[in-house]
Formats: sequence, structure tokens, C-alpha cells
Amino acid sequence: MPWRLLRFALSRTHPEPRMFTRPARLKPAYDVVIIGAGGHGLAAAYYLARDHGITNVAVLEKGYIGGGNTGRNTTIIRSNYLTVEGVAFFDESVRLWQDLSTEFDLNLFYSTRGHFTLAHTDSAMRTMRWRAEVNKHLGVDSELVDAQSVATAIPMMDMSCAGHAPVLGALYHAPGAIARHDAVAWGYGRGADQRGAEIHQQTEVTGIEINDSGVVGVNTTRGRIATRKVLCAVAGSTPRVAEMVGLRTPIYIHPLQAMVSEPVKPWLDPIIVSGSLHVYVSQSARGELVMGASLDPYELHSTRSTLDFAEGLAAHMLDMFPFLSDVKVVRQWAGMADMTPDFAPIMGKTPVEGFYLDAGWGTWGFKATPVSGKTMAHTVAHDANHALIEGFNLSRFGRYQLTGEKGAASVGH
Ligand code: FAD
Ligand code: PYC
Repeated sequence: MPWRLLRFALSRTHPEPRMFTRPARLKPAYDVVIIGAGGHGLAAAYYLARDHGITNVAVLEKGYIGGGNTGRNTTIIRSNYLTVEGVAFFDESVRLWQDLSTEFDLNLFYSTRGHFTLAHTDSAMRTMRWRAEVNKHLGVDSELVDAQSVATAIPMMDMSCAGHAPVLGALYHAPGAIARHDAVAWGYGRGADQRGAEIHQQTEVTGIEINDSGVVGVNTTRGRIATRKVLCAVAGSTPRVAEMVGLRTPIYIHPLQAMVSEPVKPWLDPIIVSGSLHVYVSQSARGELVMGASLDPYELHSTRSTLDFAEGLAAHMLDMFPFLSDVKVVRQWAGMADMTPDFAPIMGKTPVEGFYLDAGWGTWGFKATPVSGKTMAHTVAHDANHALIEGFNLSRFGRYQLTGEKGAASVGH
């Protein structure tokens, strides 16, 4: 047993330092209330303090830090999107990711692996070429590669995919990365806490008070708070919270499931995505295969997982990697994905004065954690949308000007 552990166990004078303070009670008023202590809410609190000097902030979380989709995702980080707005936004996020471990003095296990999106059909090849061209135009490192290059980079893969879906080529995106998801929430949470923001776990927002001038307060399971600014960063609970201010969003909630294998020797360096086989997979630093598939095809506000999903995903994994047939699955879970019609987020000001949305993160929001925090902090601080999120405002649906990112979603939905 490590000496340090024994010392903490036996001594009252060496308490293990906690990452966060636990404020005993809510204050009667805050300058900003953030609903949701996922990565996005915590990152917004961090940048509000760091970049704008706004520290009279409460982050309210009905469960525990990172217990929503932040702690349930498959941690894929990339910027190989399809629209100009999407590429610019996610590219800035990748840039921010690269310095985060140093900034937090906390190892986020950020690991650049390279990311292959396999194309099994001519039309998929066309979409990959399109994405590669948009990416290159905006300075993002993506290229279309042929089947031989894929075979060389991933020698363990059956290139015929059991004869079901031969690989024709792929979009290769060198900056594609993974990171340790919980640590991201802890890093932002600790940074926000150290700068004066308060994080209140086990505190559910049950109502939001508005009058003619906009937001005036928030009701919680631990009492009322006066505030003029509320940032809603609740992912799978967005329709419920937006309703509290009478706002309808075009968001539907679908379960998204994932699973991990037992740890195996390192054999898979890059991240592999196959839209046709509905699979994405990477190997973590611990050796586990972290795997996911498409959304469950019905609306459901639940985090239950199904045998059907595990069987389907395992079958498609074996199409690509038949040698894994004896490897055991050790965990399976689900999150509630807040899906938008155009597969782009909904960010920024809303028609309700003082109510800001950071939502519609569906299956793609983990990678956006740094940039969403930074741009939402700017938006709340200045009461004006940050330039990088102009294409993501709720008003686009009323103008029929969608920001179509479906072709860049990780797998077909
Ligand atoms: P969350 O982390 O869900 O945080 C919202 C918080 O709000 C929760 O903790 C919740 O408890 C709290 N809350 C809700 N209602 C209330 C209330 N009334 N009062 C107080 N608190 C409340 N994205 C990627 O980029 N790459 C991936 O590889 C990827 N894989 C995924 C795999 C799965 C299985 C899932 C489910 C998602 C995946 N995503 C991925 C999407 C990504 O996880 C999310 O988009 C992202 O984590 C959203 O972060 P968030 O902070 O907005 O939400
Ligand atoms: O956005 O890259 C992604 C992703 C992969 C799995 C789920 N989302």
C-alpha cells in the first residue's frame, strides 16, 4: 500500500485535499446562475471568472458533477465538420483542448490518435471528399485516403468487413483525439471554484421566474435565488428547463448508448468510425475498447441500456475486427442526447431577456466543451452572441436557415 494512502487513512491531521469546496448554503442572489454542472456549465463558469472577472456565479446541479452526458460519452474530439460555421467552431475547441492539462495542472489524458471515418459506398466517398475540401480550405488537417492507406494504417481490420461492406477509402483527420471525460469536468470545476464560483450539487432547478424585463429568479429544491442571468446547460433536460421560461426548442431526446470491453493489449492507435456499420471505437490508455453506435431510434427520456444494442454493436465490431470474438464487454450505459433537426447546437441569447441556451449537443458536444464554455461566457458577460456561435442561434429555425451538420455526425442516425 502506498505510504501516502496509509498516512491519510490513519491520521486526522492529513485530510486528503478536496478538489472543490462545498458551499454550505445558497446565497440569496447571484450575478449569473448556471443550470447544469456538466462540462459545458462548468467551463462557462470557469471562463466567466477567468476572462470576464465575473465570480458571483452559482452552478446548480441536480445530481453530481459530470454525471450527465459529460461522464457518459466516448470522448472523441475532432474538427472535421461539414459547414464553415461548424469547422471554425470545433477547430477553435481542438486548439483549446491542447493546452488544458497544463492550464489545469491536471492530466486529462488528452491523446492525439488520428481519426478515420470509413467510406463503404460511393456516396460516402463523395461526402468524405466534400468534408476534406471544406476542412482544408479552413486550414484543418483532413484528407481523403484510399483503401490501401486504410489497410496500412489499421492492419488488424478485415477490409471487406465480413463481406458486408468493403472499405473503399476514408476521411483521415490527423488531429482526432480522445481525453478522460471526468477529468475535464473536474478541471473546469476546480478552476471555477478556485476563482470564486460556487458549485452546488444535489440542487435541482424547479422553476425560473420571469417578468416583463426578463429573468428575475430561479427556484430550486434548496430555495429561491434572485438573478438576472441564467445559462441553461442541461443537455438531455433542455426541453424541460426551457419550458420553465415558456420557450419551445426543436429538440428531441433520444438515448445514446455505449459500452467498453475488458482491457486488452494496445493494438488500436487511431479512432475508427464507420457510418455504414454504425460503429465508432477507440482504445483508452487503460486498454479498454470504448465503443458506441447510433441513437436509439425513438424519443425516450431515460438512461436505461439494452441487450439489443450490445448485440448489434458487438456484431458490427466483429465484422471489422473478427479476432476480438473472445473479448468481454464489461460495462454498458446510456446518456440522453438532445438532438436538433440539423445536427448543430443551439447557443446564445433567446427571446427571453437574461435566459441563455447552451444546448442541442446531441451526440457531438463533448469535443465542444472548451469552446462552448468560452463563447457562452462571452455571450453572458456581454449580453451579445459571440461571433463563433452566430450560426447556432435558436432563431435560425424561424428563418429556415439551418446549419446542416448531419453529414459530419459520427455515425448515421
Ligand atoms: P451534461 O454533461 O449532460 O450536463 C448537464 C447537467 O445538467 C447534468 O449533470 C444534469 O444532471 C444537469 N441538470 C439537468 N436538469 C437540471 C436541473 N433542472 N437542475 C439542475 N441540474 C440539472 N460528444 C463528442 O463530442 N464526442 C463523443 O465521442 C461523444 N460520444 C457520446 C457518447 C454517448 C453515449 C453520449 C450519451 C454522448 C456522446 N457525446 C459525444 C455527446 C456529449 O457527451 C454531450 O454532448 C456533452 O457531454 C454535453 O455536455 P453538457 O455539459 O452540455 O451536458
Ligand atoms: O461526435 O465524434 C463524435 C462522436 C463520436 C461518437 C459520438 N459522437
